[in-house]
Amino acid sequence: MKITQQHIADLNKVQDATYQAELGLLEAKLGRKGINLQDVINKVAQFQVAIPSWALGAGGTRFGRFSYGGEPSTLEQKLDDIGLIHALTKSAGAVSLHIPWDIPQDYKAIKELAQSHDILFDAVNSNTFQDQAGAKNSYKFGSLCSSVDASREQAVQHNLEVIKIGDQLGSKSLTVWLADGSNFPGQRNFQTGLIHTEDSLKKIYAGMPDDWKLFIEYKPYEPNFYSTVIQDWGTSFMLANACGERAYTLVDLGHHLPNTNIEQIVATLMYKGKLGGFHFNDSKYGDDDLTVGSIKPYALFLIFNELVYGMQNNPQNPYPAWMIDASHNIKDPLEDLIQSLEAIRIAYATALLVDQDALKAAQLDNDVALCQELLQDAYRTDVRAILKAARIQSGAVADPIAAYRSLAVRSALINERGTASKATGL
Ligand code: AOS
Ligand code: ZN
Ligand code: ZN
Repeated sequence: MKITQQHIADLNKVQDATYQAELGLLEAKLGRKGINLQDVINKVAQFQVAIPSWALGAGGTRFGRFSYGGEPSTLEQKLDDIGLIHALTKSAGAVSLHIPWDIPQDYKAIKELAQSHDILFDAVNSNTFQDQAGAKNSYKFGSLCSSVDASREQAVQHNLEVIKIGDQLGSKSLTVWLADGSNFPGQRNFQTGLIHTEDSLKKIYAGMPDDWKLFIEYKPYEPNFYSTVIQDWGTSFMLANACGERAYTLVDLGHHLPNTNIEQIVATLMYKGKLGGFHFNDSKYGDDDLTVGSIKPYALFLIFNELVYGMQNNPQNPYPAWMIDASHNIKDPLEDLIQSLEAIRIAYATALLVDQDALKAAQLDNDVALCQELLQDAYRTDVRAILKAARIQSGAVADPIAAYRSLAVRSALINERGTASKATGL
C-alpha cells in the first residue's frame, strides 16, 4: 500500500464548503490580537512528532490482546506504516526505534527506506526491563540500579550498543526508561539503588558521541508497585545534572500521580534548560492508556502553553524531542495515531493563539479573571481549519481519517500481510 501524489490530489479536490470561510474568520479574529494567521499555519506545519516503532500494532493488557490484522511484523513494514501516516498528515516525520525489538539488519537499506518516506531517526530507546533470549544476567531485580554488578554492567553495555545502532542511522539521542524499583518495603536500599543508577547513567553518558543527548524518563510506579528508582522529575533532573550538560529530563504525560501540575514541571525544566524530550498520551487512570487529548484536552493545552512560552523565551533549553507513547488496544493503531497527531497539533495551535503581551499585562495587574479569559479565549478557538491548511500546504490530505478510510488502507494491509501478523512490542 502506497499513498501517491495522485491520491492526495484527488482527495483534496473537493473541499468542505465552509473551509475557506473558517480560515477567513480566523484571519480576522487573530488579526485583532496582532497574530498573523499564515505564521501560525507555518508553525503548525513544521511541528513533527516521532512515532515509536512499537506503537504500530495492537497493544493489549495482561488480560489479553486482540490482534488487529495487517500488523507490521518487520522493521521495514513498521517504517512503511509510519510512511502512510506521514503521507496523510505530514506531521509524523520521525521514528523512535526500540532496541532490541527493531534492530536493523541492513542499515543502508533501512536508511534508504526511511528516506523514501521522508522519515528521520529520532531518539533510540534501550530496553533493560525484559530479559532477552540468551542474556547471561537477569533484570528481575533491576538493571542500572541492580546490586548485582554483572546485571548492572550488562545493562550499561546494552545502552552503549543501542547508541552504536542509533549512530549508524543518524539518531542523536538516547532515551532511558527504567523499570527499576521494588515491590515491597525493605526490598531495596533506596540510597544504594540511586547511587548505582547514577554511576551507570554516567557510564552511558560518557559513551555517547559528543553531539548526542541523553533523555532520562521518570515514572512513579509500574511495573514495580512500591517504589521506582527514578520516580519523579526531581530525581530525573538530579541525575541529568550529575551526568552533564547533554543529559536531560524526559516528561511522559502518563507518568504522574493524579492531579500533578505537569505544566508547572514543564516550565521549571525549561527555565533550567533541562527539558529534553516529551512523550504524549492521555489516560483516565494509568499510564499511556488512551489517545492524546481524548480525556484532558484543556490540561494538554495548558502544557502546550508552557511549551510555547519556553520555546519562545528559554534559549537555554534545546528544542524538545516529541514522541507519541500510547498503546492501542481496540482501535486501528494507525487511526489512533492520526487522532493523537491531530490532538497534539490542536493543542499546539491553540497555545500559539494566546495573547502573550495581554497575558503578561493582566498578570502584572493581578487581574485574575482576565488572565483566565485570555487563556480560554485561545483554548476555545476552533483551530481545525488551521491544521487543514497546514496539511494542504505540506502536500498532505485535508482530512486524514476520512482519507485513510476511503483509501481502505487497513484492508489493503490485511491483504498484503494477512490477519495473523503481529507487531513486536508491548
Ligand atoms: C514506559 O512506561 C515508558 O513510557 C517508555 O517510554 C516506553 O513506553 C517503553 O520504553 C517502551 O519501550
Ligand atoms: Zn514513555
Ligand atoms: Zn509510560
